Amino acid sequence: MMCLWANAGMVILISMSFTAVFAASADEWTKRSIYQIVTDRFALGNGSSPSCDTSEKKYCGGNWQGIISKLDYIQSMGFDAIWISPVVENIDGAMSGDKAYHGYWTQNINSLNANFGLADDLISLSSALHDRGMYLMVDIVVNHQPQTFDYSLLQPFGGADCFHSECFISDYNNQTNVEQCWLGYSGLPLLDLDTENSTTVNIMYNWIKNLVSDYGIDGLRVDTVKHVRKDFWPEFASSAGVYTVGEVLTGEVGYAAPYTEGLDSILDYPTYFAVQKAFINGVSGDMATIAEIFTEAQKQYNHGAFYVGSFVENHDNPRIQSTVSDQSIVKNVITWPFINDGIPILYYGQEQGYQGGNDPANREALWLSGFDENKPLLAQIKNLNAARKQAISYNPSFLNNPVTFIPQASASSTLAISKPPLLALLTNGGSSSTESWSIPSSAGLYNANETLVDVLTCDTVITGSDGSLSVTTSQGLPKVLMPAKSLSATGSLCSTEAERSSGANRIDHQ
Ligand code: ABC
Ligand code: CA
Repeated sequence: MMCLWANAGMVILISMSFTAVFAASADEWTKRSIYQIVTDRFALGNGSSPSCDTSEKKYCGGNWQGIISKLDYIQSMGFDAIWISPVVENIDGAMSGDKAYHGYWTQNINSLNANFGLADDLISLSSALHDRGMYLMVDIVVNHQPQTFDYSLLQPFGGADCFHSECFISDYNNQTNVEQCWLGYSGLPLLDLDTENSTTVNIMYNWIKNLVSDYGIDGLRVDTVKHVRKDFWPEFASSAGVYTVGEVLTGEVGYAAPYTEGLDSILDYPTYFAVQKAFINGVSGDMATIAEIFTEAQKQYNHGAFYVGSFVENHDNPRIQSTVSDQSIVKNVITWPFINDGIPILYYGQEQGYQGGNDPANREALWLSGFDENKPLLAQIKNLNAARKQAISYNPSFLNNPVTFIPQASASSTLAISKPPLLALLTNGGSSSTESWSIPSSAGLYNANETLVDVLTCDTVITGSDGSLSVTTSQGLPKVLMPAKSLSATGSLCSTEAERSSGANRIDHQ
């Protein structure tokens, strides 16, 4: 095939099979909670803390050994999976001078980014995770490679004819334009791989199969999915053989839905945008939109919303705290991914209260926080992970039971989200607001005079004699209520309240 001329005799460099793959399926991933890492910005293997000016768009030194050295930090927050930056060898921006520290500028799909470590380091990371029962998700890019002045630098697709001919994406309403024109701009064009060519396509299918098995990868975050024709993806996903979650950057459920057929699922961007609008605009935002959009996602996505990646921050968008300072609002927003049907994803630095704005400011070095484990948001995240795990073990159908929204009087400023045994009460009112929620007995959630525990504070509330519930919060804080009987008296989550209630029940029954 012509486009490979520059690389005749190319061999697949990565073919050492050292580490066991869990070959984790979507169902296995639903029990998990994911911590998203920008590899260059998380930790250094030698434990040092160099300065890191995000605006310079340079490598700051984070690497795979650094991640290994901080797995305790991640695991003690309750995460049992990580998502890391793309691992393959990258090329820096030819014209802008920007470095490829984020990993999205593939040079050679068959070798690794030496800034992050050697093959042995990546294998060690995957083994260290598996030893702890954790999963490794790797970010991967199929759609494009950055332009260089010398095509032969790009491997294995080292010729102009490996790519669609030059045209920048100009019309997001024209799907052929979105799929076959280029991302980027004249200062940094991203050559659009010719995924209409069967040889190119087969190279990609083989590549992903090998990458997964060579490094013991358990899941893939797939970049720029909407920029490749839909029927490319099913065989890509089956070649990978592990859970695949695609980035389809859109606010429209209807546009995103078809991609949940070819891949296991997608990152839930439509709900992300609804959450941003509801909370980030404060009281002027409309909470009801979250329920509307998410209900559509539950209906239209293959497998409902159970396999989506649910997030409120990532490396492409301004952090919540770049625009919101009210900590009650921040705490409400952070709760969302942990109490819906999807797989929770937390973007590194959220737990430390990072405030970076748009790319590149939102990619701060985490080591500059000193990995402080005494932060209020970190404590909340720990509780949210623990609550979700407790819910999974208490209710065998928790993971297949779709969230319902219980209508509230102040629909624009409150949400009551039921996923038994969890009931999350959220508000965008802020720290000076007083908000109330009511759950009628007709919702059928509770018994009469039942004790519920807010697992974010361990405060308790008791249902009425008809099993209905009224709750008020004075400082706009979120509540995540669980029946005391669903908690464990020996667990880490409000065990005193769990114990007290089991004691009370014993007395009741005597
Ligand atoms: C670099 C510099 C930046 C500079 C930029 C121009 O160039 O670092 O400072 O601003 C990687 C790096 C980036 C780098 C880029 C460019 O490469 O991380 O730092 O930026 O080379 C993925 C990744 C992303 C990655 C790439 C490229 C793709 O997550 O990290 O970037 O490999 C589109 C793509 C999406 C892509 C995103 C960056 O661009 O679809 O896959 N992300 C509309 C379009 C979207 C478009 C989006 C942003 O705008 O529909 O397709 O995303 O441009 C909703 C609407 C949506 C709308 C959104 C904004 O609003 O429904 O349609 O999205 O309501
Ligand atoms: Ca494309």
